[in-house]
Amino acid sequence: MIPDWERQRAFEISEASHTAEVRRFAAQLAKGAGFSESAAGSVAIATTELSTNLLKHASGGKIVVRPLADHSARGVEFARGVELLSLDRGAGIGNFTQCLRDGYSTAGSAGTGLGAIARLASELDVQTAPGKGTAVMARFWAGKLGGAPTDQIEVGAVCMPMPGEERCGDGWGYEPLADRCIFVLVDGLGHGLGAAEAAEQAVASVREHRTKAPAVIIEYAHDALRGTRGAAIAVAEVNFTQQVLRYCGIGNISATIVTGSGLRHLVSYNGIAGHAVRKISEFTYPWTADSLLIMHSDGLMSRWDLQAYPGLMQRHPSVIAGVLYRDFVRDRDDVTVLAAKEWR
Ligand SMILES: [Mn+2]
Repeated sequence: MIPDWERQRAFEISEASHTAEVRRFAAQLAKGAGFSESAAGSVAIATTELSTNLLKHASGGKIVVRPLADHSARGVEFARGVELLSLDRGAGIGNFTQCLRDGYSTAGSAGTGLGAIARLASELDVQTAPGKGTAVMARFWAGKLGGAPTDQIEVGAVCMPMPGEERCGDGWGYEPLADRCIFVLVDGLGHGLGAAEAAEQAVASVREHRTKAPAVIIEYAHDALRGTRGAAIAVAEVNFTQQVLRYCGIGNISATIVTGSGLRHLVSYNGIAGHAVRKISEFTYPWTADSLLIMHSDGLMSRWDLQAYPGLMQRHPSVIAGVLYRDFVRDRDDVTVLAAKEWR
């Protein structure tokens, strides 16, 4: 099976002809996820609308399209979907509430704006700031449309190969369990095919050993990565009942717990999983219902500051990951940024 992060794609939208390409890809993903013809049509319409908005209101931007899978508490996949993430660095939406009303368009055209997308999508979230730009997340689910989420945690991620590479040498995943959730983020050494193979092996190993403690999961991943190029890897376990986050990392993966009162950077040991590891040990941090977990590879600059984006902490993790990717991607490496928090 192709990992989700290999099927995530970013489309540069800078002229009208780009709309058809992203719409086609999103509709294909929807059909592959088991959407009916008309549900896939809704995804296509929303994609067109987002792309048109980027051209009309922001002089271009990006649309990231990725497949979604919602798990039950036992980790069984039960619903598939498609996420659209529109990212621009335009002027921002001045009157956001008005913009959500059907028929409203700041460019005064026949565009139905965000109102139409809100009606078509299962979930919609927006972050906009004057002069900084806008991020719109629209999610579509096959089947259980509008149904309650079974996961206790909301997760968003952007994972992209470096420009010019076909395969992504980063990988990520999460595994919801009864009272906790396991997250993994991995950066295969270098980039391209060899890095992608290491990332896939690592995530597969973490999934297999997901019920174990993070340090034990990392031990197994280290073992599974022998014979590959090696990788930086980190595993976080958020335990909802104990209100702690257990963390174990090797190499350059950045992880931070963000709360209203500040940041907590999580500690990884130096080394390359699969090759040279000096020490594997686990750290425990406090976790509360309003904590936000951010993990990223070194394809993202580490100087981000959520305080610079009023209200962003309260947005859906996909929007948070999207904004960080939009503003802090290095473009010289594969990049992954993952954000997660408990359902409000
Ligand atoms: Mn890297």
